[in-house]
Amino acid sequence: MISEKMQKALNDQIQAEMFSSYLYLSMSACFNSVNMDGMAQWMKVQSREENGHAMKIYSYLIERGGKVELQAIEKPQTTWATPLDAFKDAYKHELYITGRINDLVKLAYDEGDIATLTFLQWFVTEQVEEEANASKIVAMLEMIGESKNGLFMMDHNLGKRE
Ligand code: OFO
Repeated sequence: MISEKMQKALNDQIQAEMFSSYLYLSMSACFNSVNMDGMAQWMKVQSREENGHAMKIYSYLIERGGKVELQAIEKPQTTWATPLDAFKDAYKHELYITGRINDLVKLAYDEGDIATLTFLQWFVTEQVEEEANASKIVAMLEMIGESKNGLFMMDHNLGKRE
């Protein structure tokens, strides 16, 4: 059985992951609106992954005899001036999520909740990848600068994500 405090924290994380999914879908729609369909595809896949993160916690809570309580999801930003701005925000958001995961790990540790501690290891590893992916794209976009050719190539490459 999971503690009330841990249950509340995991429910809050489901909301945060759902918001991540919503935010990236909003970025995807923004990219589509300016015909950057490759970047839109990348963000759509990312949005789906975030939904998967939320569902992983959802299933875990149920498995531990906890109660899932879904919460309202805030409206995300809808426009970004440039692809660089959007990916910078995505990177910033991932840093925020990493902080949240670390807090969950600390809570599980303090509570001596070994099962949740073990469960959260997957998220710790995942965040390393999520941060690396976003920051690499930011670095590449910074390198490309105003180059239309560079942006075109980048859009094409990011569109290969499945
Ligand atoms: Fe982007 O890792 Fe979940 O939120």
